[in-house]
Amino acid sequence: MKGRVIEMDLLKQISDFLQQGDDGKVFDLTKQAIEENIAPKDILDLGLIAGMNVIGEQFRKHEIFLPDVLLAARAMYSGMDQLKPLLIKEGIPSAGKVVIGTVKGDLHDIGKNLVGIMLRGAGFEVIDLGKGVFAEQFVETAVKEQAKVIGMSALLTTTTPLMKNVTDLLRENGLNNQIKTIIGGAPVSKEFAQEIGADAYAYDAAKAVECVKQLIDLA
Ligand code: B1M
Repeated sequence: MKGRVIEMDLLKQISDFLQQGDDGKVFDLTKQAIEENIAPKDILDLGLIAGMNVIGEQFRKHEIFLPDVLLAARAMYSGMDQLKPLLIKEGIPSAGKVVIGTVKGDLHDIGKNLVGIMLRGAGFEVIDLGKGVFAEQFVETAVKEQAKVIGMSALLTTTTPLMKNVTDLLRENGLNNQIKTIIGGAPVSKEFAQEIGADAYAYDAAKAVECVKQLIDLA
């Protein structure tokens, strides 16, 4: 019980320093949490993501500004980089290939990177095209690499329509039966996925892994 309280205190400190944009402190505290054997998933969810959620809310209410968000994002990465190898289980045979990216016009890649980490952790081979990815790039890479799933992320309401370009392109080329699509990101939903003909929608990285497993079986 006492141990759990200390653990929660450490995770709260990670969240607080992330909100202050202090990447050095977030790095040190994440390292400490790992050394104290706190589960990497807890460090991620209750420390880093918890802090980033507060930042998002404050940014929405105009209580903080873009440079504050950038500093918080940098702090998030200083923690995430250390967690990455721990979240990726080594030596698991590939469960299938997945091409992921953030769609054209959108620079938000933290959520997409988390999805990549979790997919790798579950044994998938992930080809990460980064951010600002064109529809043709998604499809051409999936064909070339014989990937069975394309995963698209978008965080801006203005960039979500770009996801439809990918599903259209697959259908136009008769590829939609062999290459399945999954979408995610705050402004998209299950209904939107149905509307644009995507095969799945996941609200978070863990759900994305579950969906990709099902899609691989279908493809
Ligand atoms: Co921006 N931004 N941002 N931003 N930013 C949002 C998205 C916004 C909601 C903030 C707000 O107003 N409250 C808002 C969008 C409004 C809208 O369109 N509805 C916004 C805006 C407006 C902008 C700019 C336009 C600001 C400006 O310039 N005036 C600009 C756009 C730049 C561009 O992309 N062209 C901009 C810029 C930036 C930064 C560069 C400063 C930075 C991004 C840094 C980076 O990614 N490297 C940034 C950030 C950090 C945010 C917030 C604060 C946090 C996003 C984040 O990383 N969350 C965000 C507010 C918010 O979301 N609360 C905001 C943490 C991450 C773990 O969550 O990405 O949702 P998320 O991913 C989750 C799920 O969504 C899901 O799983 C993930 C993990 O569980 N998921 C998937 C995501 N992708 C998935 C794919 C899947 C499955 C699940 O399958 C493939």
